[in-house]
Amino acid sequence: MERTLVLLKPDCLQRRLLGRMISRFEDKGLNLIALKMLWVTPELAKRHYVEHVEKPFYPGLEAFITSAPVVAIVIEGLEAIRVVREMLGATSGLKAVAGTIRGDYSSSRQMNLVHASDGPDAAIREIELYFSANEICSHQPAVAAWLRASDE
Ligand code: 3AN
Repeated sequence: MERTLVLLKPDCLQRRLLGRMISRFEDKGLNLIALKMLWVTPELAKRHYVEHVEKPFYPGLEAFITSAPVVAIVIEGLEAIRVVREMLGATSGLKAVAGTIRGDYSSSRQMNLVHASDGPDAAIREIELYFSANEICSHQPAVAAWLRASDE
C-alpha cells in the first residue's frame, strides 16, 4: 500500500468541484484516510513548493494557492502515487488527456484544480507538511473484498 498527498486547490473549492473530485478517488477504489480544509499560508506554500520558490512563476503560484481554502487529503491504495498522478493528467489542463481530472475540468496550467505527490519521497514530505500522525485515520474499508482479488 502507498500513501499520497492530494490537495484540492482554491479553484476547485471556488468552482464547487470538491465533491466531484473526492468522488473520482472514491469511485476508483482508493481509500481516503485523512482530510481537512485549511488556508495555505505563504510560509506553507514556500515549504510545499520548495523546488519552485526561485522560479519566475513562483509569486503567482503562491498568490493562487493562498487565495482561498484548500482541502488536503491523504489517499491510500496499491500504487496510489502513480495511480493518482495518472488520474490528474498533465500539469496543463490544455495538454491533459480527456478522461483525466485536468483534461475534463481545467483549461489552465495554474488553475489545474488538484495537486498530488509526484513520488515516494514527496509523498512522505508532503503528508508530514499537512497532517500530524494522529490525524491519519487508517482503517480497513469494508468494500475491499469487492475491489480486487485477494492475491492482487
Ligand atoms: P504538478 O502540479 O503537475 O505536479 P508541478 O509540480 O510541476 O506540477 O507544478 C506545480 C504548480 O506550479 C503547477 N500546478 C502550476 O500552477 C505551477 N507551474 C509549474 N510550471 C509552471 C510554469 N512553467 N509556469 C507557470 N506555472 C507553473
